[in-house]
Amino acid sequence: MRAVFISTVLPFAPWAAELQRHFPSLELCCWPDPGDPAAVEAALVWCPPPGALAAFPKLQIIHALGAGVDDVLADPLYPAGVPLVRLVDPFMTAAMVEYVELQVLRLHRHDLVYRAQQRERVWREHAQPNAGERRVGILGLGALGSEAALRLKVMGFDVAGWSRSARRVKGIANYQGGDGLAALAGRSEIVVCLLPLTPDTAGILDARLFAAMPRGASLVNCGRGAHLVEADLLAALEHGQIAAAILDVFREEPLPQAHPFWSHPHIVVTPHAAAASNPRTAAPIVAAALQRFAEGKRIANLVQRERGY
Ligand code: NDP
Ligand code: OXD
Repeated sequence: MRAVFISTVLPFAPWAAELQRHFPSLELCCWPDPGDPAAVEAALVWCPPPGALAAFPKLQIIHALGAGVDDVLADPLYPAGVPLVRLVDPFMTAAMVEYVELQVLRLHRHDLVYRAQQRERVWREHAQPNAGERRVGILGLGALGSEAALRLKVMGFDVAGWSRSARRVKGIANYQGGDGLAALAGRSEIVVCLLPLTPDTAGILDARLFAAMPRGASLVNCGRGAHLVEADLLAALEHGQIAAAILDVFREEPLPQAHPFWSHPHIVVTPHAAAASNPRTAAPIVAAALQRFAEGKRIANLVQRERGY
């Protein structure tokens, strides 16, 4: 099998080394110099430039090198009928769970407030509710959201989640649909977004959602930047409806130097670093999927294009 690596972000060399180790007969080439495009059967992609995939007339399978596939599906020249597989890597899940755990604890234990107080040399203690008295809502109960919800539950938080279909995650109340979203927001002092970006979820973190949350609630967004309506967040912070936001993903990445989020006293910015794709752990998963595909076997984690994730 010959595969092309297409990414404007990830370096080819470490992925090539790991993929070759796990699939020695895989012939790898790298966009934008792939040799004969008609010889390429598989594409391994992360942030591919729009139109890049259309150059390969014999493409049979596309494997994303990340969990989110919004950038791939946004390509107007996406090759019709070619299956797309997304990355589900237990190590990536573990990294995301750590990130969510860290940020929820920071919010729960007033860490942002104490850091600001230290800068001003202010000695003032704030209320310490138990974890069980802190209600956390997770938007998206998929590979990442369900594990994050379970970990928070083990830590004692009162956790609920929102998904498209009914999900059974032990001990986690589950909501669906528009009414479910309002109900989840109404009970959640901390909302964590772990949704995929689709036409249905774009702009979901907006004034309506913030107004439904309890006054002084907080937001963690580690889904995609386009989930957030930035002006609505700034207004909600201004009015105190939202107390703090921890943001890992942005409409424009890297976040432009002049963006107001950088210096906002109630916003924490991390550089899309919640859970990175790691070739050491992801390459064996990608290699196994390509091998199964080559052998005509069923492969997991196929994206359903009609639902957008
Ligand atoms: P999954 O596809 O496994 O899970 C998606 C979840 O979102 C599912 O529970 C799904 O519902 C739910 N969902 C989708 N659409 C809707 C909707 N319209 N209404 C309600 N629920 C909806 O994805 P992952 O958990 O693997 O990843 C989630 C996202 O996290 C990625 O798409 C990516 O954007 C982001 N991500 C960010 C990273 C970072 O470093 N910041 C790293 C990795 C991922 P159902 O269960 O019913 O299908
Ligand atoms: C992903 C990401 O979707 O890193 O994998 O954002």
